[in-house]
Amino acid sequence: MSAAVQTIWADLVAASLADAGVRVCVISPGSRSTPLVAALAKESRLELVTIIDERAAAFFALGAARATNIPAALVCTSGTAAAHYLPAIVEAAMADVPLVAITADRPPELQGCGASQTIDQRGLYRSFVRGEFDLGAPSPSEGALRAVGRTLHQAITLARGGRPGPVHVNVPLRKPLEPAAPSTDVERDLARFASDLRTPLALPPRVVADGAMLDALARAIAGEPDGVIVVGAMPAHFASHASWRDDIFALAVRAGYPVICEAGSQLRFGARERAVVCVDHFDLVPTAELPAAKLVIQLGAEPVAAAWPAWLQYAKPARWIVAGHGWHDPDSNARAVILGDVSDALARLVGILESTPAIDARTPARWAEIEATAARATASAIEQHARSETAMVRAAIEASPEGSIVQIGNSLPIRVVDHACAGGVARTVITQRGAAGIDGLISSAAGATRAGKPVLLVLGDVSFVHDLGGLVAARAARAPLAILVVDNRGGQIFSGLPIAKAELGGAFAEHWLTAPGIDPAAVASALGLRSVTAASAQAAGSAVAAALADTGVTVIHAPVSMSGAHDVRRTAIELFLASAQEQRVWRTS
Ligand SMILES: Cc1ncc(C[n+]2csc(CCOP(=O)(O)OP(=O)(O)O)c2C)c(N)n1
Ligand SMILES: [Mg+2]
Repeated sequence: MSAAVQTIWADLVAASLADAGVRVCVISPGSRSTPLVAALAKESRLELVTIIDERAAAFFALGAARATNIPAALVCTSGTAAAHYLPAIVEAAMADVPLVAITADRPPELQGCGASQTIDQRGLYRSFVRGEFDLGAPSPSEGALRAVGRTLHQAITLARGGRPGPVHVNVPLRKPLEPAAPSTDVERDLARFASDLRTPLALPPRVVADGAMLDALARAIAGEPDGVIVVGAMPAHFASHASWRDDIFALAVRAGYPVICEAGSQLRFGARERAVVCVDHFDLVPTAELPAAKLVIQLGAEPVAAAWPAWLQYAKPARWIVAGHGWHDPDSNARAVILGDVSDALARLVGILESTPAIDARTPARWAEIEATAARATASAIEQHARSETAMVRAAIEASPEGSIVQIGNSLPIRVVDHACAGGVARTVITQRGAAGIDGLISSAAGATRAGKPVLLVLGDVSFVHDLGGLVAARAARAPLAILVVDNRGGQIFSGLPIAKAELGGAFAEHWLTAPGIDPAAVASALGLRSVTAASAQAAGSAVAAALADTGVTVIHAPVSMSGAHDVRRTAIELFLASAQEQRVWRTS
C-alpha cells in the first residue's frame, strides 16, 4: 500500500460523506487523522469546523445535527481523543440525533503492542452507537475501494434512521500519512475508479405505528370525554414541521381534550388554535386542584414537571404513550405504547377521528380556568421576586426574536422556562433531555447556530463552568449567539431536594452547591468574546436583544438571588391556592 493509495482512500471517505448529505464536519487536530483531514479540506461540499477539544467538538456537532436535522460528522485522531466523544454520543443516542463519529486509528500491526497513542477503539462507544464500522487498513484494490464508499453510506443511512442516532466509523491509517499524488499506472487507474464510483440510492426505513393500535386509541378517545394530551420535549425540527402544530391541535379539537404543553414541546411559542385549551402552568398547580382525567395521550420525552408523577398517582388515568422510537414509560404503568414515527401517527389518528361519529366532548373549561388562575399567580409571583432567575429568564426569552432558537440548559433553567415562559412569537426550543446532562451546553448551542438562526442559550452557573472549553468552540458560531448565565451561586436545584435539609454543616455548600466563584463575563472577555453583566430582568432582556441583533458571541452574566426559582414557585402556588379558594367561596355564596 502506497501513500497515494491511502490518499485515494481518504478522498473517497470525504466524497462519500458529502454524497450522503453530510454538510458540517467537525475536526479536531492530530497526526494519525492527517489523510482524512487533508481529504476533507479539498471537499468543497463540506463545511469544516476545527475545534481542539474533542468533547466540545462532539457537542458542537450534536448541536448542529439537532438544529438542522442533518447528520453531522466528527473526525479525530486515535487514542483518548476518540474517548472524548462519548458524552455527546450518549446524548445523541438517547435523543435520536444523527452523528457520524470518524476516528483515525493505528493499523492492525500496531495494535496491542505498546505503540504510542494506540488503544483498542473497537466497541469504544458500546451500545450508544446504532452501528460500528471499521474500514480496515487501506488496500489497493477496486473491491476494497467500493467497500469504503458502501460502508460510509451504510453508516450514514443507519445514523438517519429508522431510529436516528450516532454511528462510529473507525479508520486505520498507515505512515506515511501526508497526501501523495498517484505516480504509477495502477495508482492512476485506482484514482479514476474511485472518482467514478457512484453512490447507492439508500434511504433509512420509516418505522410507522401499527394501524390497529391507532384504531384502538381512536376508539378509546371516542369513549372517553375526560381526557388530556401532554406533550413533553420534541425534537427541534418539529418547530418547523409542516403539520405538527396543526395535527396536535386537530387531535385536541376532535377529542375535546386540553393540551399540556411542556417547555420543550415546540408548542409553547407561536400561534395556537383558539379552540384548544393549552396548559402551560401545569407544574404550578397543586395535584388536588387538577381535574383527575381518565385518559392521557402522552407524546415526546418524559415530562419534566415535578407535578406530573404526583398527578398520575392521584388521577390514575389510562395512559396511551405515542412514543416515537423509544419506550418512554418510567412508571411502568402505560395502558399502551404506540411505537413509530410520531408525526405520521398523529396525522393518521386525526384522519381516523375525522371519520368517527361525533365525539361527545366535554369542554375542558375547568382546565382553562385553572390555567388562567395559574398564569396570573405566576405573573404576580415574578413581580414579587424581581431578582429571581425566573424574572431574568422570562425577560431574556421574551427578547429573543421570531424564528430564533432558544436552547435551555438542564437543572433549574428547564423548570423555570416550564413554569414561566409561554406565548409570543414562534421560536424553536432545544433541550438536552436525552440523558439530561448539564454538559456541553455552550458547545452544542454554538453548533446549533449552523442552522443559520440566532441562538439564545440559557444555562446555570455550574453548567457554564462545566463547559468552559465550549467558549473556545463558540468562536465557530455562524449566527448570533447569546449565552445567558443564570448565576444563582451554585447548583441551586439541590436546595430544593431533601439533602438540603440534612444537617451537613458546610458540606452541602462544598459538595452539592459547588458555587464556582468565577465571573463569566471576565472569562468571556479573556477569550475575546463580548460580555456584559445584567443586573435586572430588564437589562437581561435588552442585552439579549442587542446580542441577537449582532454577529458573534455575547456572554451575559445575570447574577440572581440564590433562592429565586424556588421562591417564585412557592409564591405562585400560594397565590394559586388563595385564588382557587376565593373562586370556591364565590361560587358557593
Ligand atoms: C454531566 C452532568 N454532571 C452532573 C450532573 C448532576 N447535576 C444536575 S443539576 C447540577 C447542578 C447544576 O447547577 P447550575 O448549572 O448552576 O444550575 P442550577 O441548579 O443552579 O439551576 C448537577 C451537578 C448532570 N446532570 N450532568
Ligand atoms: Mg446555578
